[in-house]
Amino acid sequence: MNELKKIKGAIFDLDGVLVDTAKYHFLAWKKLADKLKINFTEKDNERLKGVSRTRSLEILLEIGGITATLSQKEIWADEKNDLYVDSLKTLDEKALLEGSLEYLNKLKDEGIFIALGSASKNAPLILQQLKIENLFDAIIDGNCVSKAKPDPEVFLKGAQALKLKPFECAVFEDSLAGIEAANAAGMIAIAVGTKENLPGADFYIKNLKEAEEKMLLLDD
Ligand code: B16
Ligand code: MG
Repeated sequence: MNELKKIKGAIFDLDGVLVDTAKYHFLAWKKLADKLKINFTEKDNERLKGVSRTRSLEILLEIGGITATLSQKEIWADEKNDLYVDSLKTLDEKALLEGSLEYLNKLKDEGIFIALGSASKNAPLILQQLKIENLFDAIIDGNCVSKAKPDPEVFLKGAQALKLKPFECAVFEDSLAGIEAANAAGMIAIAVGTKENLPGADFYIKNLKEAEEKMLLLDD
């Protein structure tokens, strides 16, 4: 755990780390899949985690063996997003994953800088609904990047916004694309999940409650 001593910034993925929005993504994709007569399962949905909206649609169409024009793809992506955004209307603090709020507050008290590093273009809306946007020193989301995870851009921009070097940052991620992006950025990768599902991370935790219990990045 010695390498954690030099960490001055924590960069958090949103969906699957701080909040459980994956089920809403799934339901919206499922609705579109049903319309397109694509057999889309929860297992297939795992492949969409951490991946951009455009790439998610491409994966869905690949599963269904469907080819489409760019403009048709845009229509379907918008359709899915409208359904997803609609389901976010009822989202509130209760959707925060176990230990998230407590851990973010403890890091803040400890003087660790906090950034968001999410692929979602809906991140500002979600943070607002969860009432946690004031906890972040920097917010980097799908609106700020040109290259999706596993490209490290989102995390490198996060470190830059915190005025920190990559090696001074730790990333909390629940997707394989995100762990690969954190490694490519030269940051400590903390997987929220198992080694089996997320190989290549430096540490593994079940949720942020465990991070708090283990005093991860917190002085003991
Ligand atoms: P949107 P994260 C990701 O969020 C989701 O895991 C992924 O399933 C979704 O496709 C992506 O955001 C884009 O989301 O359609 O809202 O722009 O895990 O990077 O916080
Ligand atoms: Mg995620």
